[in-house]
Amino acid sequence: MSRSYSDIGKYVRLNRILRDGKAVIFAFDHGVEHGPSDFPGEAINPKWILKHVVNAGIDAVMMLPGMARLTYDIWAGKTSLIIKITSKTNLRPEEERLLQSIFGYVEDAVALGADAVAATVYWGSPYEDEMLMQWFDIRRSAEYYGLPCLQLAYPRGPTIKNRYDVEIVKYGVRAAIESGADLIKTYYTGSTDTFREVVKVASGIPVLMSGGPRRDLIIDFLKDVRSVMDASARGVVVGRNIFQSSDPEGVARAIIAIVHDDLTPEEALKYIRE
Ligand code: FBP
Repeated sequence: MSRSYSDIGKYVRLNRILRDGKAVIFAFDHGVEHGPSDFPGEAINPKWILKHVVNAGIDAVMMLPGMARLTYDIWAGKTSLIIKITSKTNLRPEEERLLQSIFGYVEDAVALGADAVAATVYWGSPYEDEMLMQWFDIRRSAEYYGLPCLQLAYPRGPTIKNRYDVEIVKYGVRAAIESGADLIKTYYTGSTDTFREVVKVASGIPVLMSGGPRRDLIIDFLKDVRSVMDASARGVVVGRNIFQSSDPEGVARAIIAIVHDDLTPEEALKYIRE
């Protein structure tokens, strides 16, 4: 059966990101979601931090369209690009932080040379309906251009007591696959066994762990990475545990070594300067 141009485009782009079926993606959309205070010291300079992760050999960088325009000279031709086209600030009233807004268009991602587009859906939010309309608009255009859609499938809302609970994460992942996600980024559920259940729910759609706040001890984060890979995750999407480290390049190398070369967390520590 012959496949459409778009099907092939999606296949080509997915394979650029998941070069051996797995990927380490650098999340770099925090400037809007958390503000500049998230970036300590030199990390306030986006080019400085991107240079380090590109040097480390990261598989893709995920950022908003304006940041891609500012920094293209650093990453172009060296790594894959995922353009995130929803966001929100924490300057909003508390009750509206359960909504992300459109922060660009699929056409912007295409114009920038992206390999995928990303959007957040807060499953369980009072704004779920609005976010789903955004998601399906994004998906429709992305489908036309042959761009894979990464969904940040984040259960979050008044009925959700613990967003890391395995049943809640599984529900978000099930909703993500039913809404047509090509890649899913979601929360770590705290153990290999529970994350294995999450991966199973995804039914073959690649699941990547969302990094979360910086751990006090990097070995603890590396153990989480090992744990999800042992659960058949297809990689990780990490921001703060890399850019808030005093050795971002070393941490990125260590994560890459676990994901792609199957190292243990203890072995991977050798990449990180004390
Ligand atoms: P981290 O690895 O730093 O957790 O990045 C993942 C991410 O989803 C970012 O893409 C996003 O900006 C941030 O976390 C949102 O964090 P939160 O909504 O928990 O404040």
